[in-house]
Amino acid sequence: MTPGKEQLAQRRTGGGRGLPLSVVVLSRNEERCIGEVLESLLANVGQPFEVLVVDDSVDGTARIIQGFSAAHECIRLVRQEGRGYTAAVMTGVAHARYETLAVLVADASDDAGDIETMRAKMAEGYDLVCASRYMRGGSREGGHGFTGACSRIVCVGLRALTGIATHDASNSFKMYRTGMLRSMDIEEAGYATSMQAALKAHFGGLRITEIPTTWRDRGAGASKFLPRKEAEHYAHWLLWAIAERLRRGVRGKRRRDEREGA
Ligand SMILES: Nc1nc2c(ncn2[C@@H]2O[C@H](COP(=O)(O)OP(=O)(O)OP(=O)(O)O)[C@@H](O)[C@H]2O)c(=O)[nH]1
Ligand SMILES: [Mg+2]
Repeated sequence: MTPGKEQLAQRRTGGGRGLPLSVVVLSRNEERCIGEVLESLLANVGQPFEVLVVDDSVDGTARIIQGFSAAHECIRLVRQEGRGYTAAVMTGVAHARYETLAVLVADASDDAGDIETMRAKMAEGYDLVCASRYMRGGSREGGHGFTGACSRIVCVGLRALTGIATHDASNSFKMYRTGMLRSMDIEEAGYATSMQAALKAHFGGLRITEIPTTWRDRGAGASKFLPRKEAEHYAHWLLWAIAERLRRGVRGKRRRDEREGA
């Protein structure tokens, strides 16, 4: 989990602009949104960067991505290896060229205008920057009210229980040190994959911060979110975090007792 030579050099020089960035876009049947997302990335992200669209579509999404990659060298279509959301993220991680990696959805819910702010934070030496809907200045616009309320409760609860340095561990819009993700044992977790990574980074003692973001409900296309299946994933990782917190609390107390007894 130690930073590489490139990362250390970037930490010394500071400034996010020059930090080479891999942007992983997760897309499954997003032909009505993918064009807007790629345009927005081209307009908002400074060089050097690459965009890897990890695609698992059966509609016209791949054709649109190919059109963009023919015109822009920095955009690549990557066929997903394996099935599901976790496999999509890990395909992006496996193919990324650079040591800093952002994950974005392809339904235009995430604001590509936040990427440079996150990049600047990474250049300060953070291992993980979370785009946060629930901190001051962040927001959620539209979307299902019940799902939104559950998401907020889980995130606020996680922060209170674990002390993780973000109000929004569950948002998939994040920027990571690529080597950190590669060295983590990421388990199948559906949409809770990024929450799993954030929790493992937290309990691994890595540096986490957050910036405010506005999440907007998709303007077009259909949701792939399966509430019952994903609720199980979120519940599993919430319980995992509680168990980890208790285990560490007990271990910490035992160490303190041993020190005092010595
Ligand atoms: N490559 C890949 N992308 C996926 C997969 N499942 C979902 N996605 C993408 O992940 C993103 C999030 O999925 P959504 O269906 O928007 O889920 P959601 O944001 O909870 O649902 P909405 O609120 O309706 O947008 C979208 O860009 C999807 O295209 C998958 O199995 N493979
Ligand atoms: Mg969505």
